[in-house]
Amino acid sequence: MKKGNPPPALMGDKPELFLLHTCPFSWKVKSLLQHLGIEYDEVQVNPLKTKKQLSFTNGWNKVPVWRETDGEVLVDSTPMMKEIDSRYNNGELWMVGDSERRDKWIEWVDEHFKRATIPILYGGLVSALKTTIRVSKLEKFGFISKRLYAWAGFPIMWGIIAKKRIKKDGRKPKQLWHDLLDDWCDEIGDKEFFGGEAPSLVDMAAFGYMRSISPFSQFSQLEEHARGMAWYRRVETTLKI
Ligand SMILES: N[C@@H](CCC(=O)N[C@@H](CS)C(=O)NCC(=O)O)C(=O)O
Repeated sequence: MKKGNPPPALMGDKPELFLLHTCPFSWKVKSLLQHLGIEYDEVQVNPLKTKKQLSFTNGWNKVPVWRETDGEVLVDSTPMMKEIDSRYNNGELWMVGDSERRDKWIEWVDEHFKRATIPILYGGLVSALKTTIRVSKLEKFGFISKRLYAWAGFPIMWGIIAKKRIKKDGRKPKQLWHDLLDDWCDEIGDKEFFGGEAPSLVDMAAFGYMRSISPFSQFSQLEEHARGMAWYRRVETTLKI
């Protein structure tokens, strides 16, 4: 077998989640699986080889990907979460509360939390370099591409992608997160979770985005938001695996 990642073509005896360790969408699904206590195998793909390693998805080529033991494939994190909840949990995390509110807020979370992730990780020169070095350590790159990514990745992420997003929004990345967490916590009100007494699928999605920042030092900027963090820790305590 070639050095590096094993070919993920063979199916195991558990469902599999193909992911990148630093991908927010992957963390959404992983958090849901851990909350429901579903047993699965994790396959960490090489970020530069997604096309090859995910060739069984017929051209989707993005993570996360969920593969059932019979080979059936689910893609796209939010529809994937709904489907997993429906198959393994009778849809109880999604079919909760007012559906209009739920549909509005899952869209809000996906739209806003997604956009805020890159600026906080790559918004400054030093933080962008720190992030790419950390990503190169956390992800399963090959020997050369690990080093190449750590140094060549950051000018792209910082200079091109993050700068553009920050300019468009106009706020500092930390301010943007704190504003979003204000809106999110205001919506939760005096309840424990968006879902009320227990987290719903919308909580799990929002939690997953935030959690994807947790391996990085910039997470401390989110930790300064007391209400947001109190909710985050409450969701965290519901994870079973
Ligand atoms: N809408 C998709 C987005 C997935 C996505 O963009 N994943 C990124 C990693 S965070 C990816 O795999 N990018 C590789 C590519 O676009 O080629 C979802 O929610 O699952």
